[in-house]
This record gives sequence, C-alpha cells and structure tokens, in this order.
Amino acid sequence: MPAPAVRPARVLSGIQPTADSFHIGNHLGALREWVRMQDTHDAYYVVVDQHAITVDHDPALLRQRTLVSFAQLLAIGLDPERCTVFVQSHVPEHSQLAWVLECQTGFGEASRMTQFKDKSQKGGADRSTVGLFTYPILQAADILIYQADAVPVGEDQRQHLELTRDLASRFNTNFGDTLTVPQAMFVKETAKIVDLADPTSKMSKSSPSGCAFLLDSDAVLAKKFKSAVTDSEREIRFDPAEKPGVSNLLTMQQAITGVTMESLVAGYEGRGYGDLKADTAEVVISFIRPIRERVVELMEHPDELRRLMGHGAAKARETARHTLAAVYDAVGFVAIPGE
Ligand code: ATP
Ligand code: LTN
Repeated sequence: MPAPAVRPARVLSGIQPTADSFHIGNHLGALREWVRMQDTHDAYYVVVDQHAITVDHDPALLRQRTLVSFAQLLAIGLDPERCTVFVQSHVPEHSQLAWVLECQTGFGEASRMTQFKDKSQKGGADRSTVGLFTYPILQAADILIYQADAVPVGEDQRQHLELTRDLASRFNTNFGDTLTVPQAMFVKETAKIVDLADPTSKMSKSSPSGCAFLLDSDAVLAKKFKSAVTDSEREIRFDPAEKPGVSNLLTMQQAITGVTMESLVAGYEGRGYGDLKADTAEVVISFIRPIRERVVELMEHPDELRRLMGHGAAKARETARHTLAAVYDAVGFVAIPGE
C-alpha cells in the first residue's frame, strides 16, 4: 500500500503595498525565502492592502502600489501555480474573521502592541485610527483563516505572532478546536542589508538615496553603488561591526552569487574599494535588471495582471471559506441553507 501523502506544511506571509518599489533588502532579507518556500511548503503570500489604509494614504497611489507590488512578487519568481499569491481585499473572509477575533481580544491586550504605540506616537495619538489599533488582529486573521502552520516574518513581527497564537488558542478553548496555532518562523539574519549612504542603519524605503530599489534604472543603481559609504581604511574584509559599509557590499554579492564569504574576500586581496563597489554594482544590476524588465512587461498588461490576481484570490478563498464556515458555526451563527 502506498504511504499516505504527507501534506506539506502551510506557510503564510504578507507584505504591505506601501512603496513604489521593493528594495534589495526586502528581496534578499525576506522575499527570496518566499520564492524558495513555494517548492517546500504549501505557500500563501498576500499583498495586504487593507493594512495599508491604517495610516493616511492616497487612493490612486494605493491602487498603483498594489498592482506593482503584486507584479514584483511574480517578477522575483513567485509562480501562481506553485503557490497562492493574492491581494488581501479580494478575500473578504479576512475581515470577516477579524471581527470575530476582535471580539476575543482584550482591550488591554491590544493596547500593549508596541508597533501600535510607535506608529500612533509618530502620527500623534489623537490622529490614530481604530484600524491602526486593530491592525494586529487583522494580521492574525490573515494567518488563521488559512490554518497556516508557520509564518515567516522578521523579528519586528514577534509580538504580532504571539497575539495570533494566543487568539487561536483562546478561540479553540472557548469554542472547540477550530484554528491551527501557527509557529513563527523568524527568517535568518543572514542577509540583513544596510543603507548604502548610511551603513549604520538598515536599508529602508524611507531613505531613498541609500536604498537600491528593484525598479531603479541601471544608471541610478550604478550611481548609488559608486557613492556607497565605506570607511577610511583600505582593507576589504567581512566585519559588519567595524566595517559595516564594506561588509554590506560583500553580503550583497555573497547572497546573490552564492560564493563563500571566504573566497569572495580572498578575491579582493590587493584590490581597492573602487573595485568592490564596481563589482557589487554589476552583480546587483544583473540580478535586478530581469526583475525590473518583467515588472515593466506585467504592468503593460494590466488585464493579465488582474487575471492572475483573480486566480490567486479564487485559490485563497477556497481555503478561507472553509475556515470561516467552521468559525461561524463554532461561535453560534446560524448558517444560510445551502451554504
Ligand atoms: P521601511 O522601508 O519602511 O523600513 P521595510 O523596508 O522594512 O520598511 P517592510 O515592508 O517592513 O519594509 O519589509 C518587508 C520585508 O522585508 C520584511 O520581512 C522585512 O524584514 C524585510 N526587510 C526590510 N528591510 C530589510 C533589510 N534592510 N534587510 C533585510 N530584510 C529587510
Ligand atoms: N505586519 C506585517 C505584514 C503582514 C503580515 C501578515 C505578515 C500583514 N499580515 C500576515 C505575515 C503574516 C509587516 O508589516 N511586515
């Protein structure tokens, strides 16, 4: 008798459409792992447009950024046949589950979320919305609606993942086993990319001059790498604490080419920072160029892009509706006949 097929573990992760372009830090630090996991896991990836309206936003920009974020996910190698890639607002079950979960969340518990405290302080506490306050609960719904086993995220999401786990367990205790309690899967720090112009801070879209965007032109990228900040020494070695600028360039090359750090560094013996910058620019540009070209092509075919979004949403809803039905039943909602 053949062994029963083992269901691959399900993962879910999300990214906000809050930038005109992803950057090489997002890619090497997180998204590349998403691409890898589509072959080892039952992977769900979501562009969380509903999370993006928790702060002030421009509707036309949000629409454009949602399309271009989705296009970039496809361009970096997510294959709609090998994973489920979709847009959050296309799957209404997320917000339907979020309401039920909100009714399970303590006010004090939600008040302790540090990201809310940080973000609401930045914008002025009086201007914060209830949506920003309940952001982590919608995030919990994103995860629990698919019964995800694991959630690949950065360290900054630790507290939101803890809340997600607490809510799932609480729901199961109160209403019977319904939701999978997911594991957080913290993506290794191997490719933490720092700012090209200020190597003491992480590369971020909010500091565009030191940020290598996937949609930057070759010329812009070349310029950013040429003026990358290094240090006043001459020695090329990997030492992120003492030599963050030089180490960052080495990290990018290493992450893209896959050579060992040792042999990469050995190749620079007797050579200078100019060479290191030029080589890194070349490696990064050749890596990014096909991604950018694919994004341009996809954006020129918005109907095809929307078709793929529809395909992802249909796949996602197929799973989401089962969980929602079970949750609605567990809390005592009366089912509509035939549904
Ligand atoms: P911001 O640009 O506002 O700082 P961000 O660049 O961190 O935001 P997010 O949308 O928060 O963008 O990040 C998306 C994913 O990319 C997250 O999983 C995050 O951990 C990862 N990431 C972001 N910046 C880097 C970086 N410099 N190095 C490695 N990974 C990164
Ligand atoms: N809050 C996350 C984005 C996010 C997410 C999710 C990540 C929304 N829903 C579900 C993992 C799973 C962020 O800002 N990086």
